[in-house]
Amino acid sequence: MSTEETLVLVKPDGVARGLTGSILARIEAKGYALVDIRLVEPDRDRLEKHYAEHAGKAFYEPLLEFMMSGPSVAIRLAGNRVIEGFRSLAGATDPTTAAPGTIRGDFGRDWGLAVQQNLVHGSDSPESAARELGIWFG
Ligand code: IDP
Repeated sequence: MSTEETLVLVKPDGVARGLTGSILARIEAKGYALVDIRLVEPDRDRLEKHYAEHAGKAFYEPLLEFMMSGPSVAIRLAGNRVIEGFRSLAGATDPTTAAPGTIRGDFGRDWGLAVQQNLVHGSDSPESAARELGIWFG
C-alpha cells in the first residue's frame, strides 16, 4: 500500500469547454477518491507560487494569463500511487503528441498559442504534491 494525495487542476480551458464532468468521470472510473474539490479563480500571487519553477521561461507569462482567464477546478485526490497514476491518465504535456486514451490526447487541442492549453494539471512528485496542496487548499 502506498496511499498518497495529489493536486489535480481542471484548468480554465477544461472548465470553459464543459469537460469537467468527463475528466472527473475518468478519475472516478480509475478508482481514485475525491477528498476535496472546489472552484477557484486564482490570483497572480497564487499562480507565481504554483509555477515558480517556470519563472523566466518563454511560456511563463502566457501561462499565468491563461490560468487567470477563468476559474479552475482544484481537486485533492487520493489513492495508491495517485501522483504517477493521474499523470498517466493526463498524458503528455503537448496535446498533439499525448497518447490517445489520455485526457490530453483525447480532448486536448493545439491552439497555436504561446502556452499549451492542455486541460489539466497533476503534481509530479510527493514533494510537489505537498507544496501544491498547501497553495490551493491551505
Ligand atoms: P505538465 O503540466 O505536463 O507537468 P510542465 O512542464 O510542468 O508540464 O508545464 C506546466 C504547464 O506549462 C504545462 O501544462 C503547459 O500548460 C505549459 N507549458 C509547458 N511547456 C510548454 C511549452 O513548451 N510551450 C507552451 N506551454 C508550455
